[in-house]
Amino acid sequence: MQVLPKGFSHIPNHLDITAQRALVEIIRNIIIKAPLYRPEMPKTGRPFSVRMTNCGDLGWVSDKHSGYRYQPTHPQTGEVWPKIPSQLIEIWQELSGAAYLPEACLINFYEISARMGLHQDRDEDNLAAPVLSISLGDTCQFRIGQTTRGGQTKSFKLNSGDIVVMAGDSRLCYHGIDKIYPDTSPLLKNGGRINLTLRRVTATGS
Ligand code: MD3
Ligand code: FE
Repeated sequence: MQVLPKGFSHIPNHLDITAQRALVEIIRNIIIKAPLYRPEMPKTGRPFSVRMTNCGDLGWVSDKHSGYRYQPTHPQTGEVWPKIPSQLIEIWQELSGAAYLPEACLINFYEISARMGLHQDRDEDNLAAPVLSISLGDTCQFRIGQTTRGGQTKSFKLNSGDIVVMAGDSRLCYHGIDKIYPDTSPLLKNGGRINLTLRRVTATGS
C-alpha cells in the first residue's frame, strides 16, 4: 500500500555545504531585521517550542487572540518583512514546478528540544500551490501522514541541505517534526535546526 502521496518529493543533500553556509549567512541577516519570536496557539495562547520569523510580502504568524494568519508585517516590530533573497527564488524556480513566484518564506528555528505536532498547512488562500522546504543544521525526524487525521504515517530523517517539495495530493497531508537529533551537523555553531518553507499564499489566476 502506498503511504506517500503523489506530488511529494524528497531531494537529499540538494544543497552542498557552500550553499548551506551562504543560506545561513543570509538568514542571519534577515533575523537581524526581523527577529525570531515565539508564536502562540490560537485560543489557549500556549507558546510554540519553535521560534519563527519570515521574509516575503506575507508572513505566517499566530497568537492567542487572532490565531493563524498571513500578514505583511512582523508582529513585534510592526515593520514589513525583508524581501525573499534571490537565492531562495532560484531554488523555487528550479524545483517547485510552479510558474509563479512564492510570496512567503517562513523561517522556523528549532532548538534541540523543539517539536512541531502533526498539522495541515491550510492557512493559504491558494491550497493548490506547492510548498517547498529547505532543512539546515541538525537532522530531524519528519513524519507525514494522510490528508485526514489518524491515517497511516511514515517517518524519515531530514538532513541539512535536504529539500522537500509538497505538490499535488501531498499538499494537504498531515505532517510534523517529532524530534531534533543533537550534534548531527556542524553548520550552526550552537546547534539546532532551521527550516525554510517557501509558499504561495494568494491565487495565481492560472
Ligand atoms: C507536507 N514545517 O512550517 S517542513 C511548517 O520542518 C512545517 O519546520 C516543518 O510543517 C519543518 O508548516 C516541515 C516540510 C513540510 C512543509 C509543508 C508541508 C511538509 C509538508 C505541507 C504539506 C505536506
Ligand atoms: Fe506545516
